[in-house]
Amino acid sequence: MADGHHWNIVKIPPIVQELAAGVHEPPSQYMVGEKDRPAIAGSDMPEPIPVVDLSRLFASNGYGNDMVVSEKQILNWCDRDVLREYTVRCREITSLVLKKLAKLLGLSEGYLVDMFDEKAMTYARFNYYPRCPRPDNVFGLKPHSDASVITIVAIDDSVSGLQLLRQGVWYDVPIVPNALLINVGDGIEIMSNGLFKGPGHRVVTNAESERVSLAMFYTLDPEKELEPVPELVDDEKRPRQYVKVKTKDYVTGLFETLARGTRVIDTVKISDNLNEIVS
Ligand SMILES: O=C(O)CCC(=O)C(=O)O
Repeated sequence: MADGHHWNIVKIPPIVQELAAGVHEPPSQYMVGEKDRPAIAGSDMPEPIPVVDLSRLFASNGYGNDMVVSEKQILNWCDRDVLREYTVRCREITSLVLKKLAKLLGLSEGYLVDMFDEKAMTYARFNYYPRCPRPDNVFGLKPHSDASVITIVAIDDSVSGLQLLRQGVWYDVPIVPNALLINVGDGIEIMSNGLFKGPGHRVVTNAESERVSLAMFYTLDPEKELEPVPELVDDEKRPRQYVKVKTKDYVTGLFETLARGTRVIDTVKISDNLNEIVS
């Protein structure tokens, strides 16, 4: 080209919702190679996921939508504050979890929470998985771990689909009505120098029912670097296992590796980097 750039024309695949309305067989771009095909029914969890009743942790003020200043006031028929309120409440849960994780790691209670300053970012992802004619061949969400520090997922109360990888086996995450799923992100894996792992997970599709979920990803300031905390690195007993990476680069890396079907955490593991250099 005249400006010296070479452009690749990439054909945008059809939108899933359009396909769901009409096709009997998803196009080849959605079909997973034989060895990676999802078993629609995963195994049952060997032990239950712990369910914690958080209701008594928070004073119940109700969800406000319009500040009421007078009895004659005209009110909005709208609850736009719900998502903001939900984000704040989930951040409180995140703080609580981070305090407990810090304690388990032998750090001071506020060690991890204090990394979340006013520039820390929360991303909300609304997932909609339409019915799919070939759930045996098509993923709702390909296997990945989260680029966040902590993720909180409101999973569908009636349709399952989320599966968790443990020691090479995919387990179905059971539906627990009104429960939120709290997931450790790769940020914790890196900061804990591998003592905690960001679990691999994926979503399988369903031929009969559509499914929804809402994932809230709590991340540090995009400019802040993720790296093992010095207290958890010991040159002899537990050498550093991850290189330093900027939060924003790690988040970008997640989308790039997800598109290629690889794992972003592998790009910052020191052993893998060394292997790459050696081979
Ligand atoms: O849909 C789900 O249950 C999980 C969603 C998820 O893993 C994600 O959005 O990263």
